[in-house]
Amino acid sequence: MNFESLCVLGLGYIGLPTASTFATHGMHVIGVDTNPKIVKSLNNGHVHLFEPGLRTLVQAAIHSENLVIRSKPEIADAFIIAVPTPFKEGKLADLSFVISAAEAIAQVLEKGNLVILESTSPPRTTVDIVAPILEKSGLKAGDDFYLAYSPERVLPGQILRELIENARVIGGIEPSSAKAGQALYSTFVRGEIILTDATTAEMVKLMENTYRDINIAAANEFSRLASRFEVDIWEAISLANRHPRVEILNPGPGVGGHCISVDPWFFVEAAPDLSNLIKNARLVNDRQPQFVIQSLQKICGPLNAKKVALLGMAYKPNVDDLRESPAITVAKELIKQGSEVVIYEPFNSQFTINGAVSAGSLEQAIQGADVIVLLVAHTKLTEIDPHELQPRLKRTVVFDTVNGWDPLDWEQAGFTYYRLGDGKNS
Ligand code: SAJ
Repeated sequence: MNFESLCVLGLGYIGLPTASTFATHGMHVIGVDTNPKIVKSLNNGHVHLFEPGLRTLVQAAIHSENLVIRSKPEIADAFIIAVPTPFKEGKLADLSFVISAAEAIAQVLEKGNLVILESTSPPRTTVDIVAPILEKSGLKAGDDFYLAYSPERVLPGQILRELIENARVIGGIEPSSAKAGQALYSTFVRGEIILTDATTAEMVKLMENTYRDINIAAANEFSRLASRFEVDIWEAISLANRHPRVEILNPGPGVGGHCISVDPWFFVEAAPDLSNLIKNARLVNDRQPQFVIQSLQKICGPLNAKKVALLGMAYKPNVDDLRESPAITVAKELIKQGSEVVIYEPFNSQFTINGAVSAGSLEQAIQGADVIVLLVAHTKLTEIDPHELQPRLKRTVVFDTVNGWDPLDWEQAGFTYYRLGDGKNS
């Protein structure tokens, strides 16, 4: 099997790096996005998202003429669907982008083609939803064209490296489809390629993110327990983690992003009778911003009319991605409580929330604040030297929700330092 041309549908955090990496490895790639703004900006050489190294990679791919950007799929040897699968009202999976991508491919599908679904999807999506749509082309999945599911498993912030180095699972709707997937991804994947069936591959992806969600929920619940029992959760976790078989993750303001906070719901929707633990872990993590607010109330008293500077709005450190960010939930709740909220997101100073002031710089954000809250451990924020901040800011209360600052350092600089779950604000 030899694939020389590839169409990648969806030029987001996964599709764009994937399309560009294939292109810089010699494949002729048509990158497709239905959003005309994205098509236009990429064609003008602008990359619409931040990921370390991505801009250089995309520009190299476009410059080599191996990557062209279009608004709909064209005839190619292989197709990768990398569109979002968000959830709609009621935490139900919204497969509309996957469905329209498959419908668009069906228009140009030819005998011998390979179609791969990469978007995170509920179990059986490839077999029960994508295959029948593609078969509207008159071709039979598994006989006339190959069809497989291959989950992306890259970590935002490290996408370009992990895309090449991570092990890749490829699940075919029958064995030769999985082998076809292997032939395609071998173009650049250096990690192990493991073949299985499509539904197993879908489940593997959901299990990975659900497993992480449950583990973070444990850490978040421990932080609330520690607060109740006046124990410093950070010390307790570091001691527990000395056990050879214990590795507790970090509590924080909650779980965000487009993956871990969404994917477990696919299990809950598909089999509610079998997913109590999964559902409760989700609820624990979704309530963690509320714990941040309660802790702030204990530290500062009523929050109405308090000026609160919130540092970091992204869903996790060193990315610009704001999707499902718990920091945004914290900001909105404070606004509801009547606080004067100033937000500062170093990766996107233009970002606004109704009712909050967006600061263009750290200095502007913390000016006159009653309390400074660290919500994301961006390196640009954890590297703040409290001794260098203006002397009149000192004695301000700081609340670190991510264990990003050294308490001693801040206290020595004159600030009143609290950390989420440190047992001091019980
Ligand atoms: N978080 C904590 N405590 C921790 C670790 C993370 O509160 O100890 C929070 C983060 O701040 C963030 C959220 O969890 O809000 C998720 O961050 P993450 O770094 O754990 O994961 P994602 O969502 O950026 O990427 C995950 C990865 N999955 C796993 O690690 C199992 C990645 O490999 C997947 O490719 C990605 O989801 C995806 O696209 O599905």
